[in-house]
Amino acid sequence: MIDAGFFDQLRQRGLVQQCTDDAGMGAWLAEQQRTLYAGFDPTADSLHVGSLVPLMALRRFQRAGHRPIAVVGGATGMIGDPSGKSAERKLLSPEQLRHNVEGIRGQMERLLEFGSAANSALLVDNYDWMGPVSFIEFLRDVGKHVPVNTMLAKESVKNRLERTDAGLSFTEFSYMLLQAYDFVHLRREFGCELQVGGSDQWGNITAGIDLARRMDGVQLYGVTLPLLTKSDGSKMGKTESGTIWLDERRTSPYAFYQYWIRVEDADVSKCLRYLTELPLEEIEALDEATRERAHEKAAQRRLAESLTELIHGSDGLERARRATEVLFGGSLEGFSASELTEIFADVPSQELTVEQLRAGLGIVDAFALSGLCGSKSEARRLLAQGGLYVNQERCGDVEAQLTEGDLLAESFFVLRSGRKKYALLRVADRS
Ligand code: 383
Repeated sequence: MIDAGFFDQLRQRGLVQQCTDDAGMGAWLAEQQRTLYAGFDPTADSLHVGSLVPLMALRRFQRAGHRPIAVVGGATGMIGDPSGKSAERKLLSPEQLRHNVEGIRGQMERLLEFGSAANSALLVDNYDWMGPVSFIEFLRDVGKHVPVNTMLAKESVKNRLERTDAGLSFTEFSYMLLQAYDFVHLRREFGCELQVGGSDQWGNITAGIDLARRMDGVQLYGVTLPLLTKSDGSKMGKTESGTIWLDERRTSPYAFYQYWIRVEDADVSKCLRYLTELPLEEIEALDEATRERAHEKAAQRRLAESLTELIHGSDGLERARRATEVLFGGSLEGFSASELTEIFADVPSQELTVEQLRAGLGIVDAFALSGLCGSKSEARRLLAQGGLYVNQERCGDVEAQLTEGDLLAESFFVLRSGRKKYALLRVADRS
């Protein structure tokens, strides 16, 4: 079943930036099942937050009854898209690319349905059809149809040519021809008639539409989606410590969750609209909550929950939630050393040797050593008031000793004073 109101809903969410047929696109999509595609170059072995908007768009089209194709750019990744890039890029090695293609393939498989239904998704690698084409063949069959004038008029090219410090190699200049030819190929092979991508892809998408008209005499369509930017114009999905990736080995579910929790009030509504599948009514209610009770961060919490679950599953969400609760007094059970290191990344920590520990470390000394208590007498006083905790358990006995058996993940003690003041004691390299 095709959802006839689908394109209007996309627009209402603010997801349509440009469209090759503003007036007719909604009806064209409502008419019958359409095959569409978006491409992703394997510049790393994981996709990141920036790729989520188009990836989720493919998923939305699929849920509305259309058939999505995800193209992994094994060939285009060898060249490097100059769109939106201010400088020439380094070439990746073929081994690196192969490794990256496999990484992102797995991520797409989680977001789209690859079954055997009429609208099941396809995942293809453009190296499969571009690899065997020779340079001479490409220039004769494809290049011959493309006026250099229109290539020079593309934003991605103009930008680079106008900069005196950048330049543009023939290789990157040719990139748009490869993407254009993909569209032609996918139309011939799978009847694909629509390409979607971020707004930086407009030039490449329209290059494909032109090429298909010239080579095959057919009309294809393009829709671009907004890029995910912050209210200050900078890209989303980057922090001081780097990119927010979808792969949990690069960005843990906890770090991923925290990223969304910390999204600015000014940006949260956009994230909910572009990235989640929450109904618009719910998003509008959350917008109101942000306006009236911003400190509660209801929209950020909903955003973090829904995206973490989508990308890391309910297990990942559960771990992220539990990790978040730790700093509010939650249990420490079951976390690995690396998870604990992350949770307590901003907490002061002191090193301890195993010898110190084996020689006997009293609780009062431990709190003084950690810096949480200014002196031993302060530690005794706070302990008597019931305000000190080791590994989230209240300390009752002034004489208690910390032993190796109490270590979390065999390497930490988590000390806490009062409700929120934390410190770590970390045992250095035990062998
Ligand atoms: C390759 C072959 C095609 C069609 C598209 C491509 C990739 C495209 C590209 N896309 C970006 C990338 O891969 O470079 N030439 O990093 C990004 N995309 C998506 C979206 C975005 C774009 O993967 O705007 C952000 O994520 O389109 O920058 O036949």
